[in-house]
Amino acid sequence: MQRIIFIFSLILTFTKISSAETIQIDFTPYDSYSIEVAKIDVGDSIEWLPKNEGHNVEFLGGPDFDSLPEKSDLNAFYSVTFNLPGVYLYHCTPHGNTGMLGLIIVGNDFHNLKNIENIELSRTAKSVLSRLIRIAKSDS
Ligand SMILES: [Cu+2]
Repeated sequence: MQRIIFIFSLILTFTKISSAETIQIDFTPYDSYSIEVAKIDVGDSIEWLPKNEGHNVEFLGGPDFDSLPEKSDLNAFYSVTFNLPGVYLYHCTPHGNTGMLGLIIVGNDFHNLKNIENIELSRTAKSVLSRLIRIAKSDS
């Protein structure tokens, strides 16, 4: 019996690995990300494609503020795999204050939303963030 359970959990593990997905987000010509709210599963990846110049990805918050993904270079391809459930907020370093923000919800988990809402932002960025949170919650 134990053996069967072991084999079954092995199959489950492999199914999970093989179903990990990758979402691609472009830098648009309008100083924004092509997908502003990304909802993904634990273990999924996001790739940012430098389709337009002058942008990057800098994380402002996540479920673990001490181990946020590192800031990407301007005009560079960037990829992150998300293994911790929760809400992540990032922006473009040059255009964050004018609202070039992105929100990622991993595992439909909003436990750290309050921390994300408390991040210091410009007025414009704050209003963009509240719009993105509304979108994230509306289809959860
Ligand atoms: Cu930008």
